[in-house]
Formats: sequence, C-alpha cells, structure tokens
Amino acid sequence: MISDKINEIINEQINKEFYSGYLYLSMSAYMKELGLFGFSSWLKHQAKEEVEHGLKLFDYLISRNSFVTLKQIRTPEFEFHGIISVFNKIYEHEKCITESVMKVAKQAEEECDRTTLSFIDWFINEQIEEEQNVKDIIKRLELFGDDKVSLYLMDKELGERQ
Ligand code: OFO
Repeated sequence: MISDKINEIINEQINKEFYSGYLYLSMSAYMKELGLFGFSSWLKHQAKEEVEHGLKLFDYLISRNSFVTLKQIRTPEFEFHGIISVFNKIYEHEKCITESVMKVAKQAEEECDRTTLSFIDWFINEQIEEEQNVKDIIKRLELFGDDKVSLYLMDKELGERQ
C-alpha cells in the first residue's frame, strides 16, 4: 500500500494528465480552424497520449490497492494567437508537468517507496522526450514558420504521426 501523501499527488497527477489531454484537444481544434490539418492531427495524438498517461497512473493506484479520487477537469484555454505561441504554451505546460512528475519521485524517494520510484521513472523519461519534441518543433517554426511552403511541408510531416 502506498502512503496517503503519494496517493494524493498521484491523484493530482491523473487530473493534470487528463487536463493536458483537454488542452491539446482545444489546440487541435484551433489548428483545424487555421487549416493546419497536420498540426491538428499531431495535437490530437498528443491528447490521446495524455489520456493514456492518466490511465497508467489510474491503473497503478488500483494495482497498489490505493484509492482513485477523480476530480473535476478545468476548462482549457480556447483562444490562441498563432502557431508558435501555441507550441510555446505546450512547452511551458510540459515543463510544469515535468516538475509535478518530479514531485512524485521526490516524495517516493523521501519515503523509500521503491515501487513508486520505479513506476514514475517511465514518466520522467517520457517528459524528457516530450519537452525535446516540442522544443524541436518550436525551433523549426522559428526558422521557417513564416514561409508558407515550409509550413505546408511541416504540416504534412506532422500529420504523418501515428
Ligand atoms: Fe505531456 O506528458 Fe503526460 O506525463
């Protein structure tokens, strides 16, 4: 059985993962409005991944005979101002998520909860990858995002994400 404190922060993390899914879906809708169908599809995939992360945490609590307390998911932002600004927001958001995943790891370390430590490692690695992917997109947008042909090609490429 995991401690009450770890239970609490993992339940919070479930909420944050589902919220991330909501936020990325909202961004996906915005990209669709702009006619950037590849960006929209990439964000929709990202949203699905976030829901999977939430479910992974949900399953972990259950596997440890711990309680799941699902909280209300707040309304995500739905007014955006340009592609780079959307990806900068994602980057900032993911940095917050990394911090909160680290909070779980720190608490588990303090409590010598080896099971949670080993479980949360997967999330730490995932966060490194996600931050890097988003940063790469931002770099490319900054380099040639104003050029319509390049943007078209990038949209096509992101749309190929499986
Ligand atoms: Fe965006 O990452 Fe989940 O954890």
